Amino acid sequence: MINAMKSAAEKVIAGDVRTVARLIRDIDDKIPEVREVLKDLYPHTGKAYVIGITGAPGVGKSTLVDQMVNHYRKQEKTVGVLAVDPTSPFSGGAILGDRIRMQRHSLDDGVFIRSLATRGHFGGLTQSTRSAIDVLDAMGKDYIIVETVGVGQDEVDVVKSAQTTVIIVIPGMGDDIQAIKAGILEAGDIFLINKADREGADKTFNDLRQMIDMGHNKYNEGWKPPILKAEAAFDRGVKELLETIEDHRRHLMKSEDPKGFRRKRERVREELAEMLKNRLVQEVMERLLESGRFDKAVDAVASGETDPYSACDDLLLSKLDAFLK
Ligand SMILES: Nc1nc2c(ncn2[C@@H]2O[C@H](COP(=O)(O)OP(=O)(O)O)[C@@H](O)[C@H]2O)c(=O)[nH]1
Ligand SMILES: [Mg+2]
Repeated sequence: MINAMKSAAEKVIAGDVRTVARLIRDIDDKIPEVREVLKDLYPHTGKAYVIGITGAPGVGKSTLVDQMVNHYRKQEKTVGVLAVDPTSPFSGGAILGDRIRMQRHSLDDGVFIRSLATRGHFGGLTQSTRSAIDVLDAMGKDYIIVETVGVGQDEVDVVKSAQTTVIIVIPGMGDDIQAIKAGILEAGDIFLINKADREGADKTFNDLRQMIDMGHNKYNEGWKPPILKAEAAFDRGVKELLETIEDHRRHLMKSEDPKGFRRKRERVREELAEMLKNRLVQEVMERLLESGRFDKAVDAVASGETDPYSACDDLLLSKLDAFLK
């Protein structure tokens, strides 16, 4: 049983779907042991091209991703898809819908689709997503598409893992476009007006153009985000989107940072800070809960013995000083 002797990392690199599926589930569940596997996988990452697809619920992200996968498969590219939905902490309706929408690819071993709900207690959506991206990257997927609901800060952070971020809106959102988080707007490399079969696509186009132009100076390295129209449900505009993604990819490659080192450093900086933050919260909380100190402090505050500020100082500061020396 030579196969049984293989490490989990070796199996992932060999493309073993069951190992990858289990690993991603463990990442989602925040099982600490996966870190050892991720360490072994890291040297095998960095080859995939990561695309973020973000937008409000119902704009057609999953429909679009399904079509994109289809096009990439025709080009004989392999694809990993991660559907990230923090609004649906248990495998709820949205994710079930995504599965159904993409299930025509379920028998194709060039495609791997999973959803992440991040069941962990202390946040860390961005971290889980990055780890899952690393796994699909090490598995050898050419493209990794991350679908996220564009609602909060978490999504802004998630899309930072992508090389090209596509923001999807639909006609008739009107003033709602104003509600697109500023951070999300800045993170957009390409804007796509989906459901262009509906009325109001032109107005949405103009509104978007104006908003993007106002923030023009903020855009990276001379790339002016194009606005495209599509009808994902009818596979219209999808090919053009993929071409524009390649344009952006080429743009990134020929910009003043030819080897992408500065960009990579920036990404690593974000990733490491995020990882540290998560680990800190996780490790500290675990220990405080296990030792009973946390509950003692809760009792002390609740009974009026002390205030939460002092309790927090008490739980953390003395230890932290010793740790950081
Ligand atoms: N009219 C129209 N409906 C679409 C189009 N693209 C997707 N839809 C529909 O919009 C609904 C939501 O799509 P879905 O992909 O689940 O959206 P998500 O929540 O952003 O992932 C589904 O019923 C789709 O069939 C389109 O181009 N035109
Ligand atoms: Mg969806």
